[in-house]
Amino acid sequence: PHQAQQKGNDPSTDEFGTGGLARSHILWPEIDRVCREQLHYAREGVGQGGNGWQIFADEGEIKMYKREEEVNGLVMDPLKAYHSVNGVTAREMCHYFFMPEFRNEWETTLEDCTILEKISPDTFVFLQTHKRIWPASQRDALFWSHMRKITDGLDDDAVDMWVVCNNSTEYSKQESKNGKCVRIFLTVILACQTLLPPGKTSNDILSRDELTCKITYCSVVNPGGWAPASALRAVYKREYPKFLKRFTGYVIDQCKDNPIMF
Ligand code: 6CM
Repeated sequence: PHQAQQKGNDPSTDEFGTGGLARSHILWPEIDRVCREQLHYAREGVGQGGNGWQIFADEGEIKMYKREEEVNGLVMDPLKAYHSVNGVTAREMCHYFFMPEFRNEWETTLEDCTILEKISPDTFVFLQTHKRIWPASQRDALFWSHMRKITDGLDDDAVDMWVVCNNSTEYSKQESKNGKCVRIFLTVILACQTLLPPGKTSNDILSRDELTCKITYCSVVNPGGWAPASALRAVYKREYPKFLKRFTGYVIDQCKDNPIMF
């Protein structure tokens, strides 16, 4: 079946990819810089071992690597994950990761998510409370989240690229919801590219089975205060593959009966 294409009807995709509005915000220089840095970092490979990346999950298209790092006894292992799924575009994947109304459907560690500020249609500030994981204290996170289209440096086989970057900020001095959370500091990028069969472009009439979305997800979480290292590593080993499977499965399911969105 042929799908109607949807294009250029969203205020977040003007020529700046920012909705324009975010550019005058005090956080903008940081948002722009961190997005560029994270994209560069996402594009760096994991090498052939030797540079510290070790694979810890290898299931079908999913490959997850970590580097074991501790700062003053706190586990801060950087994570880099790859996945490839059929049936969705890069923009669709990023849309469901960015928009808060869907987050509870796929984010299993979430207790509460509040939007503190809408800087622009593609840039929000969030306060998120995560579920407590025994024996550690409950955690929360205050971060900006920004979605943008990337137009340069795409892989040879890609027709487009979208990213969402999340980064902790202290710009809004917001207390924890219940006054007893330890604040974590996170830097996350979800970078997605759409691949099409040879010779096809996003202007063609396409069916969803012709779409492939190539995903790179990178995350560094500073637990913000003491948490037992082995327990934390066990939580990550369990939760990150679960997240990536559940999130991508959710997006495929949400999109399957909808027009393709480039
Ligand atoms: O990137 C992910 N989600 C985004 C939207 O929610 C956002 C949030 C990242 C938070 C990641 C940290 C969660 C872990 C908190 C619990 C730590 C408690 C320590 C317990 C020790 C025993 O970027 C997906 C995040 C997937 C996380 C598995």
